[in-house]
Amino acid sequence: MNITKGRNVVVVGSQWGDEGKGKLVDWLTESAQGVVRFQGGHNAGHTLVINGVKTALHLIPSGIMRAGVTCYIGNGVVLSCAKLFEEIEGLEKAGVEVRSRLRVSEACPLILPFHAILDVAREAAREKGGIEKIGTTGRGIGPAYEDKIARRALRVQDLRHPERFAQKLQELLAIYNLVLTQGLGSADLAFADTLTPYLKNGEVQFDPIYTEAMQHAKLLEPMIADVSRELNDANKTGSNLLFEGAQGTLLDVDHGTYPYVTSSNCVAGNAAAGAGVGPGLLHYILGITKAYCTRVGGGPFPTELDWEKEGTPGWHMSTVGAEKGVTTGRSRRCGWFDAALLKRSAQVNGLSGLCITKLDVLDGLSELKLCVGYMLDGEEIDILPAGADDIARCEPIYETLEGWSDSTVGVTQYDKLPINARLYLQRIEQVTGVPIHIISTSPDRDHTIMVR
Ligand code: 2SA
Ligand code: MG
Repeated sequence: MNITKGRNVVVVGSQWGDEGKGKLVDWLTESAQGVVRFQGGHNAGHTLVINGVKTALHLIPSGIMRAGVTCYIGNGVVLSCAKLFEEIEGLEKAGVEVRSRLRVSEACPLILPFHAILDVAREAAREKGGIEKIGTTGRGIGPAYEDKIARRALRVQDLRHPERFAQKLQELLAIYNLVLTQGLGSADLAFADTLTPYLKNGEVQFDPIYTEAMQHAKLLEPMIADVSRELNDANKTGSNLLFEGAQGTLLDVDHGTYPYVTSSNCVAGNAAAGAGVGPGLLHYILGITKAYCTRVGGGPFPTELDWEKEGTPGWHMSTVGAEKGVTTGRSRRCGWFDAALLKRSAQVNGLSGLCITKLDVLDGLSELKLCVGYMLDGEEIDILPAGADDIARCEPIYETLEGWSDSTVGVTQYDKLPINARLYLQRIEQVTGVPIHIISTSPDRDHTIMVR
C-alpha cells in the first residue's frame, strides 16, 4: 500500500497533540511535492530527528527538511512574522534553504505583540479569580483568532499597504488598550516590564509595532502568495500534497475538551478551509496516535496516571518518552491509551488509517491498560462525550493486556515486533474500528514500519 501515490494526505493529531506528526510528515514527504499548514500558529512544536540531528519547528511546515519540497502556510494559520523570521534564520544557520521554498497566504491573520500580552494577562486573571487556567502556550493564539472572527484582524495582505495597515492598527489598539487597562485592570499587567518596548504605562504603543511590522513586510514580500491558487494548480499538475495538522483533535475548538482547547479547528475537515482547497482534494486522512496518551495544559484527561511518582507506569511514560513541550518546555501529563477517545477522533476526522508512534516507550512495562469506554451517570458509554464538564465526570473502563520486555526501538518490520506488542495494536484496531497503517519505533526518520 502506498498512501501518498497520486493522492493528497491529511495528517492530524488524534489525541491532544504531540503525537509525533512532524516526524511522519517529514517521512511521508518523500513522495510529496508540497506540505501545507492550515491552522494554529507558533504554539505548535514539531520535532524532527534526521541523521541524529534534532530540529524543532513551530510555524514552518515539516516538509522544509526535504530539499525540493514547497512549503505553504495557509490562510487558516495565525502568523507571527517575528517568530517566522526567527525560525527561518535558525534553519538557514543549519544550512536549510527556506525563503525560495516557502509560500505564505496573503489571507493569514497576523499575530502582533499585543495578542501575547492579552493571552498571558487573561491566564493571570483566571488564576487570580480562582478559575483553572486553560494552560495556553502564551503565544497570543486565542486573541489573534478572536480578532479574525470579529472581522477586525490585520492580515498579511495589509502589510503591502502601509497607510491601510497604520489605520487598522490604530483602530485595533484603541480596542486593546481599553480591554487591557479597564477590562483586566493594570495590576494584571505587572509582567509588562518584560514585554517592553511595546507597552508604556500599561498601554500598547503604536510606533514600535508599526515599525517592526513594516520591516517584516519587506522581508515577507517575496514569499506572499495566493496559496489557494498555487495549491489548486499544483494538484492539477499531479503534485501530491500533504496537509500538516498542528495540536490535536481533542484540542479542536468544536470537538475537543472545550473550553480547554486551542482556538482553531484541528480536525481534518479544516485542511480544506484553512488552505483554500475543496474537500474533494483530501484523499487520505492519517491519524497520528501515540501508543499511550499525553496532554499539556489544563483540562480533563480520563486515563491520566500519576506521572510524577517514580517507578509507576505514568512516570515510565514521562521519562522514557521524554514528555516535555517543544514550545514551552512544560511537562506533559501522561496516561493509558484511550481507545474510546480515539473512536471519537476517528469519527470527527474520518480517519482512513492510524499511525501509532512511540510504541517503543512502552517496552518493559509488565502490563498495559486500554480504556474501552467509560461510566457516566451510572451508564456505560463507548465513546468520549462532548465538552470538558462531562468528560471530567467519566470513569474509564479498562481492559488489561500483557506487556513485553524485548526492545522495539528501531524495528522496521511488523513481524519483528514482540507478539504482545502486536496483540496490543490489534486490540486498538478492533476497538476503534480504524486500521493501523504505520508504526513508529523511534524519533528517527528511518525507524518506521509500513504495515500493509
Ligand atoms: P493555545 O496556546 O491557546 O493554543 O493553548 C490552548 C491549549 O492548546 C494546547 N496546545 C498544545 N498542546 C500540545 N502541544 C502543543 N504544542 C507545543 C508542543 C506545546 C508546548 O508541541 O509541545 O511546548 O507547550 C500545543 N499548543 C497548544 C495548550 O497546552 C492548551 O491546552
Ligand atoms: Mg508538539
